[in-house]
Amino acid sequence: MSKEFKRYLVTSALPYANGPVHIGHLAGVYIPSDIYTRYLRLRGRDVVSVCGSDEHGVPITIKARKEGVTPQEIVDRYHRIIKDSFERLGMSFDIYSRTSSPTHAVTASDFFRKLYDEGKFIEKSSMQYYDEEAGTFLADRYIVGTCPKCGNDRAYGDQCEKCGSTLSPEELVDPHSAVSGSVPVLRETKHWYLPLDQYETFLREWILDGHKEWKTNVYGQCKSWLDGGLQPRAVSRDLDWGIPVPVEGAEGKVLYVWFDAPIGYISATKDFTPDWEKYWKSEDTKMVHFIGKDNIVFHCIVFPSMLKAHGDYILPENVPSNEFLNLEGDKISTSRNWAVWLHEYLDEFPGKEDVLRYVLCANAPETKDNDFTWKDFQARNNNELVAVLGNFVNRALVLTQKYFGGIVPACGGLNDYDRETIAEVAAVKGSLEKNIENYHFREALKDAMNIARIGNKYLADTEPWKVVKSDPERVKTILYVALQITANTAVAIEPFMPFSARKILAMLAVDKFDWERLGATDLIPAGHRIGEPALLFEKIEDEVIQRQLDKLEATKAANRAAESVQQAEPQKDAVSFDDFQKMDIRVSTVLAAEKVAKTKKLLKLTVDTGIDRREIVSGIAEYFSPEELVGRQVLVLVNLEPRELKGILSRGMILMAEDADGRLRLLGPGEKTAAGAIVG
Ligand code: B3M
Ligand code: ZN
Repeated sequence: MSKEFKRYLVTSALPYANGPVHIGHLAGVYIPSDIYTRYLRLRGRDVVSVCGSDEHGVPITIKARKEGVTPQEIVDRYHRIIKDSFERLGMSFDIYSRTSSPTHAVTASDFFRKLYDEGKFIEKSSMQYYDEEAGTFLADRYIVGTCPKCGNDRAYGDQCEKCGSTLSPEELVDPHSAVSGSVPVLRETKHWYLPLDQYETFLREWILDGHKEWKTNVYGQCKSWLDGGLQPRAVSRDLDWGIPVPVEGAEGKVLYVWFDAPIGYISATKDFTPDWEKYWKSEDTKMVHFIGKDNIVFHCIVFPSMLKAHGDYILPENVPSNEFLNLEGDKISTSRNWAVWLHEYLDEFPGKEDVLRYVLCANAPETKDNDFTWKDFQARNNNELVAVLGNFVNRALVLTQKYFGGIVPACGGLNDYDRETIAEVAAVKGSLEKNIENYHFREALKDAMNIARIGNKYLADTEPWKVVKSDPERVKTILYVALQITANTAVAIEPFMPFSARKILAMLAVDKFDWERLGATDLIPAGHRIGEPALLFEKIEDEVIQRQLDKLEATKAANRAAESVQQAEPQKDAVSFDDFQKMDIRVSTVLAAEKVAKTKKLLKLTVDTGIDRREIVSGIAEYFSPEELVGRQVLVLVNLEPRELKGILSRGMILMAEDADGRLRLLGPGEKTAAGAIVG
């Protein structure tokens, strides 16, 4: 028997304020959280839902350095964009706060200070990487190098984004500073550590014994962390952006972002209600953390250990983390701009907030990573929202307007099929509630949509537009039942699609129904005048989708170009102008070309250098056929010392460009030029 709770505290992972929110964040965290919160409110539960911007941490300071602005300017920009786009999508947090708030500074430093005063930390000096050029220690993303696990040469000091491994800076191969590019030195520094190993027994009992009901992906990750053995974890950093460590002699040190951010849930609650303590300290509060899978360790292992160490707080009852959503088969990535950004979607698809909410819930990565494709987005909109939900609601309302002038007709005698349909609608409530309460939001959405599916079938089977001539009384009953099903649809879809629920209620000219009435077939009394019908959804045409696909193609092309530049060989040592002047480079024309026998790579070219005709051997046979070279104008270093290659005296070098992935390109004059022209 699950425990009865008097109130609920719902937290949603605090998005980093170093970029906008994208569909991966929504599908992983925020849509599920909003469905759950809206449902609890509809059931009349006492619920507080908190979120806010996570405004500390190295990614923010790196972005600020790159843009030549302050971290505060970065977080102010993205806090505003995120907060605004959440509101436009109907995220119904009770508060959307931020960790640069004054309340948070006090709350986080008081939290740290209590653990410090009670000796809950280990104080330890260690050698850490330091960038002498930039004059800063290199924490987390400030240091990059090669991942020891997968060889990714752009791994960070705290994590490898390619293989997902959690790393520490000293594990990196060939570490260098992300600030100045220089090779760092090791320098001694002191930090405070939370001895997670001391909480292993507590965590085992609390999670592995006490929460076997947690989602398998969450429970499994916790078990592997615990089986791997927990180590003390640093809770401070040598940075100048963050919550200063409230201890004498800690100048230049701030709380580690993952120590301070979860406390942001507490400070946000404080800012929302003076009764915050009953949500955070009373055992009859159910706390649920909504997060993505890369945050599981922080919300199931680190933060609960902090709360346990503090002693005054409750622990989360559940942490129903989702997996990751990919985009068109590739991992969503802020740095590669491989994302559908929420604020851009809202601008490009005005009035389609619920379409995105619907698709991201229907396709949510609840138990495994999943993929968002624009084709699927279009199909779900056209075949499910337009063809089922929109079509049913529209027919019920339009036919009532057409046959009864918008007045809800009295219900006559019900036949077996009517009763069967009504019973089917009534049965949805139990399944819908069970699925939401168990965080199975995809299944819950199917339940809610099922009411519209039943309604659509009911009208298709009873065909009131045919019966109306022969039996208008029967049509009164049919439309009375259809309108009750329409009202039930509005109740059931509210947690998922609040905008559409509101539109249906407005078209029914009613303001709301209690959730507990879900399944009833007397929600709208005969004689009630309904409002004007309007389409809930409109078809999305192919060209709209193509525009989005083209946009992603352009991003791919931009990334390819950036990657080739990014991987460009570093510049060689300087040469004097005199040295450069010794080279004699001429525009030349290829007169003949042939493969050099018994070699794979060599071609023998006969070129007209304007000075003479000569043979040059070049290792380009794998990139160019002899035929395609004849007649081409190329650049030749004519005074390179002659070399004999495979018995051929080669006099000069054809100049080529080789890009990052080794592709060779011929270089030549941009237009027809006389052979012998000097290149300088
Ligand atoms: N800022 C989100 C992330 O890891 C992180 C969540 C903090 S919740 C306290 O993308
Ligand atoms: Zn790796």
